[in-house]
Amino acid sequence: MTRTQTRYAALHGLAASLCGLGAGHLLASLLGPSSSPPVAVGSAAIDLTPRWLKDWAVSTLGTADKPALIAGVLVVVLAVGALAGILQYRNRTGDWVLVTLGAVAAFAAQSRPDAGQLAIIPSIAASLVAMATLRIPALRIPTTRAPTSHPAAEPGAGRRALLASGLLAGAGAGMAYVGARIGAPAGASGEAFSLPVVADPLPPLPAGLESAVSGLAPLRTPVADFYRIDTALAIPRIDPDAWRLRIDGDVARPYELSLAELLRMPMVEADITLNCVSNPVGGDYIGSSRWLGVLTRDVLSRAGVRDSADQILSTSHDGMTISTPVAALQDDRGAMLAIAMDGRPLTPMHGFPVRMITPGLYGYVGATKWLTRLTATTYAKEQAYWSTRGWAERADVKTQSRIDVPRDGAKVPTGDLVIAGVAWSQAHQGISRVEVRVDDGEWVSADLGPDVGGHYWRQWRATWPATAGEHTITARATDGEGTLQTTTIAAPDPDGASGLQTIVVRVQ
Ligand SMILES: Nc1nc2c(c(=O)[nH]1)N[C@H]1C(S)=C(S)[C@@H](COP(=O)(O)O)O[C@H]1N2
Ligand SMILES: [Mo]
Repeated sequence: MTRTQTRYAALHGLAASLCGLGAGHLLASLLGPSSSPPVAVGSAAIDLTPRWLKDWAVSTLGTADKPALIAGVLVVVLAVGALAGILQYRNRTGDWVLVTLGAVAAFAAQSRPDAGQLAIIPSIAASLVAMATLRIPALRIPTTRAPTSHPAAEPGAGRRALLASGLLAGAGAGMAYVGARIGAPAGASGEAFSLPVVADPLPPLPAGLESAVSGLAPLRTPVADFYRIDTALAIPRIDPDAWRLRIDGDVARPYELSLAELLRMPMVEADITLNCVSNPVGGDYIGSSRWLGVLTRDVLSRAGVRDSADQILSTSHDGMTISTPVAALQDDRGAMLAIAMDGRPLTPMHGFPVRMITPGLYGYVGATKWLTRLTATTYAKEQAYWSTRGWAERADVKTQSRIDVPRDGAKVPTGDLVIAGVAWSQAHQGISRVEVRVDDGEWVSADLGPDVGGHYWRQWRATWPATAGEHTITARATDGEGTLQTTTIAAPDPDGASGLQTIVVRVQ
C-alpha cells in the first residue's frame, strides 16, 4: 500500500468505528445508558483504576475527570478503528480487530452492576456496524495498482472516499446525538411523582447574607449548582414504579419497599449540608439544601436490625456500596432516605428516586444515591467500595471555615473590605463563632448569618479597614461544643481535609 492509500484506509476505519460507536450509543439509550460501549469501557476502567491514578485524575481534573475519561476512551477506540481500516485493506484482518473491540466492550457492559439481559447488544451491534461500513464500496480505494498509483490521481476516487468517510462519520455522530437525547435523564424529574405532605413543615428559610455580599455562597445552594460527585459515567435512569428498596442481612424481618409505600410513611423535612471527603480546604464540593424524606431508622426498625450488626451496607442501582455505622442511622441526628431536595423530587444526578442523607458524615459514608438496598452487617464482614480503596471506613465531617470573599489573589482598594464565607460543623452542633485574622494580627470575631441548625452551614462576614500592601487573611471556626477547628493540616485522604484556609489579597 502507498502512504496515501494507508491514509485513506485509516480514514475509512476511523469513520467505520465512529459509525459503530454511534449505533451502539443509540441502542444503549433504549437498553440502559451503562451499556453504551464507551460508557461501559470507561466505567470498567474507573473500577479497575489504581488508587494513585484516580487520585491524580481527580486532583488535576476535578469534576472534569469524567469527560476526560470518555474522551480518552473515544480516542483509543478511534485509533484502533483506524488501525482496523488499514489492516482490512492490507490483509483483511481488520475484522478481527473490530470483533475484539466489540468483545471487550460487551464484556465491560455485562459486568456493570446494573446490566440488563441485553447489555451486550449495543457493543455487538457497534462492531457489526463498523465491519459492515468497512465494506461500503464507495469508500474502496484501489489497492491493486502499482505502488506509485495514487487514489487522488484516479479521477474521483479520492474525493469519493473522502466524501463517503465524512458522511459515515456524520451518520455516527448523528446517531450518538439522537441516543444522547433519548437517553438524557429528564432534567428536574419534577413530574415523576407528587410530593407527600409533611406533618411538621419547617419554617421558610431566613434571608441569607448573600443578598448583601456578592460572591458569598447562598444560604441555600440552588439544585443546579449543587456539586456532584459519583463514579457513574452514565446517570442511572430508574423507573419509579419499578423501584424497590430491599432491607436484609442481620435483621429479624427482611422486606421490600416500593416507592408508593415509602411515600405513605411519615415524612420529615430537614436542612442539611452535604460535603465530600475529597473537598480540599477552601474547596467547593459542599452544598446545602432542604431535604424531604423518611427517617432511615423508621425503615430499619420495621426490619428489626439485630444487635450483632454494626454497619448498614447500602447498595445503589449502579452497584456502589457504602458503609454507614448502624448507630448513625438510628440515633437522633435524623438520618433520612430523601426523596426530594429544595422542594422537588431528586434530580437523576442527585439520586432519583431515593438517596440516603446522613447528617455529620461525609457523602461517601452516608449519602448513597440511587439507593436500592440496605443490608445490616458488620465492618468485619463487609467492606464498601471506597474502604477497599484506602479511604477511612468511618468519617465524621470535620469542622471547617471557607473564605468566599474576597477571592484568593484579588486586587482590592484600600478602605473597608468585606471578608465573608461559610463555616460548618455538622458533627459537632454547628458553628458558634468564626474569627478572621489579617497577617499576624489579632483574631477578630465575624458576624454570623442566620442559624439554620447544627447540621447546616453558617454564613459569616467581617469588615477590615484594608491598608495598602499584600496581606494574608485567615479564618477559623469554633463548633457548637466550643472547640476550635484544628490547625493540623491534613489532605482529604483518608478521612477529610483539615487546616485553616489562608488567602492573599493585594490592597492598592
Ligand atoms: N450511588 C452512588 N452514590 C454516591 C456516590 C457514588 O459514587 N455513587 N458518591 C458519594 C459521594 S463521595 C458523595 S460526596 C455524595 C455526593 O452527592 P451529590 O452528587 O448529590 O452532591 O454522594 C455519595 N453517593
Ligand atoms: Mo464524596
